[in-house]
Amino acid sequence: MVNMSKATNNYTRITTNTLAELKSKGRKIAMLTAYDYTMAGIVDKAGVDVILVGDSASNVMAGHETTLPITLDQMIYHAASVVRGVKRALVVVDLPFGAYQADSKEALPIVFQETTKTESSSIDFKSFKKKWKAAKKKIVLVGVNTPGVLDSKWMEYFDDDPSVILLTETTSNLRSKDSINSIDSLIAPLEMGHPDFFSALHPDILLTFGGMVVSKKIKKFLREFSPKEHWHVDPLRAYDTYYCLSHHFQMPVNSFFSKLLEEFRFHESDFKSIVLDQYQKQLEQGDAYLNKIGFSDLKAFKTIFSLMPGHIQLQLANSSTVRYSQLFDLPHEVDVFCNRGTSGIDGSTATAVGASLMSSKPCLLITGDLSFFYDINGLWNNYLLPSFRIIVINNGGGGIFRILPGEKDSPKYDTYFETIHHKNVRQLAKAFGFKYKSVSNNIQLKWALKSFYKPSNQPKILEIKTPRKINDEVLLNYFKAMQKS
Ligand SMILES: Cc1ncc(C[n+]2csc(CCOP(=O)(O)OP(=O)(O)O)c2C)c(N)n1
Repeated sequence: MVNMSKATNNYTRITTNTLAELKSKGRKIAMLTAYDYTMAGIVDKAGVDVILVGDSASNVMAGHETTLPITLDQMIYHAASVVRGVKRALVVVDLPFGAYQADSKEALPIVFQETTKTESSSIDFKSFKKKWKAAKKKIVLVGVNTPGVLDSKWMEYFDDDPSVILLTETTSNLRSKDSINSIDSLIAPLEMGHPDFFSALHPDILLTFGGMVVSKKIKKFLREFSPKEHWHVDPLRAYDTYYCLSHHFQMPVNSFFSKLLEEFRFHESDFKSIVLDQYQKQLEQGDAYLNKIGFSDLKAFKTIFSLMPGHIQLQLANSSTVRYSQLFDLPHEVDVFCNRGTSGIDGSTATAVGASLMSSKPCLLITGDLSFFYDINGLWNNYLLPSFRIIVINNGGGGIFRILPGEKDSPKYDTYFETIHHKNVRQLAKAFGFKYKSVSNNIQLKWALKSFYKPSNQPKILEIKTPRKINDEVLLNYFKAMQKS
C-alpha cells in the first residue's frame, strides 16, 4: 500500500482537485474500501488516497445477500465512523440503492442535508487554537455575505489583533475600522512583481468564510504564495479555491469564532502595521492618479461611491459593475447584494425590483448598459416604487471585454465581443415611467447626484455616458500608479 501511494504522499489532504491534478499528470491514485473508524485510520495512515464507504457494507458488515437492504441512516453511520478515523484521504460514500435513482438531482439535497448535521462540538479545537496563537501572519478573507452575518465583537477583535488582517469585498457586507475593503488596491503591485512586500504579505494561516470572492488578484496571489493552512468556515460547503484547503469547519461563523478565540490573548506581530502602511500608500497614489484623469468608468464609480447615501440597499449588476465596486469604500450602513455565482448579466434588474419591494431601505441598482437592455423586462410590472433608483453606466457596449486579456485584438472584436451600440436609455426610461437624466462628465455627475436620491413621486434613472475606448487603459494605469509606491 505504501508503494502505491508514494507518488502522492506530499499532499496533506486529498481533495477532488488533487485527484484532477494527479489524473492530468498521469499519476496513480490508490483507493480502498473501509466501513469503520479503526480500519479507516489504518488505511489512511498507509497513505491510500481515496477511501470508499461502499454500499457493500450491506453484504460485508451486515451479512445481507445484496446491497439493496442498506438504508441511508445505516450508510451515514458507516460514513461518519470512517470520516472520524481519516486525516488525509478523500472519503467517498455510496448513497444506497433507491435513494435518488429516479433523478440524479435528488442526490444533492440528501448530501447537503446529511453533511450539515455534523456536530460542531465534535471538533477538537485544541490544535487549531495552538496554531492560531503561534501564527504571526493571518489573513481573514471574506467572500459574499448577507449583511449582519458576523457579530461586531469579532470585527473588533480583528481590528485589535496585530497579527490579523481582514480582507473584505464590497459584497462581503463587512467593514471595520482597519479592514482592507479594496483587495485589488492592496494586491495591485502583483503584476509588476514586488517580492519583498509579497513575502511580507504571505500568510501562515488563511481563514475564509462567505461565498464567492470577486477579486482575481487575491486568488492569483494566494495560489502563488500558498499559506501553510487554509481553514474555511461554512455550515454547508468548502471550495478549494486556493488549492490548499486544509480544514473545513462545518458550522456557523459566530460559533466558530467563539470556540477558536475563547480565552485568546494577542501576541506581538508587525504584520498588520506593515500591510496597512503599504495599503495606505497605494491608496494615496491611486487617489492622486484619479484626480488627474478625465471622465471614465473608473472616475464615475469613484464619484458615485463617494456621494452614496448611507441608508440604502445597493444592488450591483455583474460584469465590470461588480468589479469597479470593489475599488471604493462606501458608507458602513449600506447593504450590498449581487447575483454572483454564474455571473450572468441577466436578472440583476428583476432582482433589484423584487428586493426593493421587500426592503425598508430605498434601493439603488447600478448596472452596465448591456445588462440593463438585456434585463429590461424586469421593469415590466406594476410595483415599481417611487424610491427605486437605477444608475446605468453606458460605455457603449460590454466594457469588461476590453479589460479582460485576450480578445481586444481579435477581428470583429467590436461586433462580437464588445457588441457596440448607439442606443440610449431615455426612451426606455420614459416607457417604464421613470424620471430620466443623463450626464457625460464628472461635474454633471456630481450635480445630478445631489438631487438623485431626494424623495420623488416617480422612480429615477441616471444614465452616465463614458468614453468607450479609454476605460481599460484608465484602469490599468490606476493599478500602475499604485505600483509606484
Ligand atoms: C446571460 C449572459 N449572457 C452573456 C454573458 C457574457 N457577458 C459577460 S459580461 C458581458 C457584457 C456586459 O456588458 P455591460 O452590462 O454593458 O457591462 P460592462 O462590461 O460594460 O460593465 C457579457 C455579454 C453573461 N455573463 N451572461
